[in-house]
Amino acid sequence: MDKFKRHMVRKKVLCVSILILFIAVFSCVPAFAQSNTTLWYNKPAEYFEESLALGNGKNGASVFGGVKSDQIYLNDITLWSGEPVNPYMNPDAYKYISQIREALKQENYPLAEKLNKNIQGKFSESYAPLGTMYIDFQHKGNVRNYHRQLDIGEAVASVSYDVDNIHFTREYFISHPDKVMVVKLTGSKVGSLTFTVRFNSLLKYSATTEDKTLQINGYAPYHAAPNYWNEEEPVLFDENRGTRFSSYFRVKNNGGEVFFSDSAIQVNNATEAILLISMATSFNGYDKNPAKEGLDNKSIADKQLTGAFRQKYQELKGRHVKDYQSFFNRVNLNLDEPEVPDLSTDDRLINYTKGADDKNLEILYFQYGRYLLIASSRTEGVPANLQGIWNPYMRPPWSCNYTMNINVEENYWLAESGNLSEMHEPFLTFIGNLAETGKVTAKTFYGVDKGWAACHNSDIWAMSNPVGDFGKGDPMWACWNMSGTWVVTHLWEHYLYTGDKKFLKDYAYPLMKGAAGFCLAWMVKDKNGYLITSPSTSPENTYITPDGFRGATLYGGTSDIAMIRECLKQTIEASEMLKIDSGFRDSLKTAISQLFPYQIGTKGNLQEWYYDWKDFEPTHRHQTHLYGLSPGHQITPDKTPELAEACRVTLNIKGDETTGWSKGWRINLWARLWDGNRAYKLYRELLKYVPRDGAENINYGGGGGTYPNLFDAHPPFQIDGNFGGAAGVIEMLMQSNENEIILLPALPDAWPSGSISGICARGGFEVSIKWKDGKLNGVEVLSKTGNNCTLFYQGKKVSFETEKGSTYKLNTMLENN
Ligand code: FUC
Repeated sequence: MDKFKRHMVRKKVLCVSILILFIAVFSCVPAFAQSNTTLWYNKPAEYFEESLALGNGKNGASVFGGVKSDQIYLNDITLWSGEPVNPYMNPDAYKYISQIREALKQENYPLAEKLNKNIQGKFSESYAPLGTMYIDFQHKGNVRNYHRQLDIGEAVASVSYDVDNIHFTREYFISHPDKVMVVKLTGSKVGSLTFTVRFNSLLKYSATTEDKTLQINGYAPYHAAPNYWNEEEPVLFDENRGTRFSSYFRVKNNGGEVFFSDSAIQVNNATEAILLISMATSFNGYDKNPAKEGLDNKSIADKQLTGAFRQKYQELKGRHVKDYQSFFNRVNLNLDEPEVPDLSTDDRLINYTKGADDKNLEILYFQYGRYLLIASSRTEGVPANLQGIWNPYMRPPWSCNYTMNINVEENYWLAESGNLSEMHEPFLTFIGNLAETGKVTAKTFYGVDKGWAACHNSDIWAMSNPVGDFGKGDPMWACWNMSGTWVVTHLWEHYLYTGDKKFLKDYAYPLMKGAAGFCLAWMVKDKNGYLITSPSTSPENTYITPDGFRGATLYGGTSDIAMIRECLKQTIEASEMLKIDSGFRDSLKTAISQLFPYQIGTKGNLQEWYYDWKDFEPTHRHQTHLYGLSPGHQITPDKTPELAEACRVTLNIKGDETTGWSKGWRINLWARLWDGNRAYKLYRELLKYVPRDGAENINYGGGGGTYPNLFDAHPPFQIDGNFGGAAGVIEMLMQSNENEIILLPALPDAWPSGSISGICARGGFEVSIKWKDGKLNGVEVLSKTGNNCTLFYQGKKVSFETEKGSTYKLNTMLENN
């Protein structure tokens, strides 16, 4: 009897016994011990990658905490270069598709590669830096006892130090409920606090003071070219074009005096001061001209500031902490290590890289991922970008855009399982915008008048076209067109976790149907009658044909078909759930049965290409052909063991040395192969100390790791590795699909005992797990939707009915451990 059948037999016995003996209903999940939630340093930041990141899901700040001068980079997630995109930028591109297909049919790959360059449009726009706030001090004398920290348990940063026996403190946070940044400054001696607040920006701006407020008003460029692309004038400003921004500053002082010049606020001899910063932009949606149809950024900034000014500091802070903790406190991870080294976070990271154990650092990194998502993803239609929300550069790495061949999706792997479903919404609402421009992309670039398509890159304007500057881009990265197919899986996942049928019916399903509809129309039959894509590329990898041609354009790339399989299957399930579109559903079912199947190569690897060709770079960071293993749900060690083994072989060929986001992905891939020790090895390697880049020293090709402030190092800084790594921790401890939850599928030997509470599973459950000596030691399941629940643990299976809102404690799973 195979493992699965044994489960089914046991299921009957256990289902009965569970109902009689083991279900206890609790009103809440257990409170596991609070783990370390503080990053701290004994010196100010010198570089961006050492600064403390704060955010309320729209506004971001990077706090350096200097003693003589504090430097704080300010950001607003809605401040981008550019204007609404014209999706009809290359209306005749589709006319080349039949020629490319013909060249591929003739196996003329050089010609197909050349022709594929005709299927290209403009690059994305860039995320813009709002500016830098400085707080200059007049300290004279020796500085002692310097301390800088970020408490991710409260989302509050602080700095303290002594100068000549006077103790100075600063506390910083950005409030979501009150929509302002708040800095509280104190000096322990009456009248000891003297400082100047000033502002600077790479954007165009002017400064004035009015109503005791320093008012900065400016605008972003209407075009900023990618940092890797040469243009004669890469950054273009026009005072009548582009997104407007405002940044207003006001001080509440206790003691002393406040003076204003046109460009600064001067506070003299205060004892305490509260500095409020309000930021707003004119961004009014992806399809509205931000200069002509924009929001009134000035009055928004003013209103936010005035509202906050009326509040007491403790009220502002109290509301902020309460709001933040309502998300953050949902999940607790404990790895049974009471000791936290009394070392600054950068020193802990360095020791860890040298091999020291520091389970609390591993917890901190996990929770920091959740912190960053709460801080960067609370704006409708505007997902966290490559750097989340934190960027000081005018032409940031890869435009700080939405890179959709892995990066923006990886940003959201943590959202549902990490109990931050609300933070998924900015991405989910963005997909609706993408589908609008994507209809034009489907038609004009691919000749498909059904559904919608999107490609490698996007931006706040929801561009969906293939990039490459109209024929100058390498097809290996420019010509991929499967991101619509990928991103809609996030809609279905959101439904699986929340059970929100209204969302599925009114919003998600039509978008899923559009993406699936594109796939149906886009696919062609190969010589054996299988459905394939043509032309196809496999994100950023290149093959070598038997006659030595290195290229990217082919037919039937594995990753395309894997994504289509996932998208079609989910659309079928959604239409079944909604009981609609049976005819369309049948056409999807037929198509799935005709898809070109996975192939295993001579090395035992999962083939990336239609043929068993060589890879130009076998250890390349991208591994999109493994999509069916993770994030997809097509390959598992028990149900498709041969394919799982082929994925393992592929990952071994690739090796473990790679960029940050790629390590984050590989943690998830190894966890799905139920190899906890390998996943853990990669998690350790993701936490490899990487010294700060500095803008001038970006090494794009170097190994991935973690900067002193725990930002993920691609390098350069790229936030997807933070999110992918944190998601990987959950995948090691729990995995789920719509029908079942697997407990401790990839528990590493390094974590013999511990607990995790509040993580979420598909089907609508909140799960808390305890383990001891490598074995399960307690499970609680909170049912959020009333679905039936099925749990697996090491060959055992239990199934039970649930009531919405009830919590079930299951001890049966522990028997005979
Ligand atoms: C893709 C990746 C790079 C980087 C960039 C933002 O091009 O290949 O490694 O993550 O996106």
